[in-house]
Amino acid sequence: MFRENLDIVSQVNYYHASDLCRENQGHLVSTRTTEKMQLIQSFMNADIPNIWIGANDIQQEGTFVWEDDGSPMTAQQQLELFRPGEPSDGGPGNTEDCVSLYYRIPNLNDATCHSTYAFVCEMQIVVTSSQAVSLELPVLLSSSIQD
Ligand SMILES: [Ca+2]
Ligand SMILES: [Ca+2]
Repeated sequence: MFRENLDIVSQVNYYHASDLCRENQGHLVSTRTTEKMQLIQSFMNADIPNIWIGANDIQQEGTFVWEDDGSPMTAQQQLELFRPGEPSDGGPGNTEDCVSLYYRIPNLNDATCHSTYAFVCEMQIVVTSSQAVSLELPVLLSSSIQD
């Protein structure tokens, strides 16, 4: 009996976005596959051109880690999911350590963590058929409810 919800709120830096998701018992969304990435992109547009996703190489430069379970991004994921030429670790002082998704190009980019972007939280909520589900954040999308 799980329902996954993805929520978008205002534009903040990566650390703030990550904290807000955790405060709501979730985490920044993981996009381990192209399909998941494209699903998220389908909710983005010129008004929401960039979002944070839950991956970064803050701890160790060049080793990207998924926030949800702390697992490293595989070499194949890195090859498939990042835009060509990325991750670049660019920016002032080569400090691009946080992963963002752009709405047009179907690939990820590493960006400066202090950039302010929209973000998507991913959380699992246990529901029963007799319970009403209410969320404070606007629900972006839901997967199927299993009974
Ligand atoms: Ca980096
Ligand atoms: Ca970059």
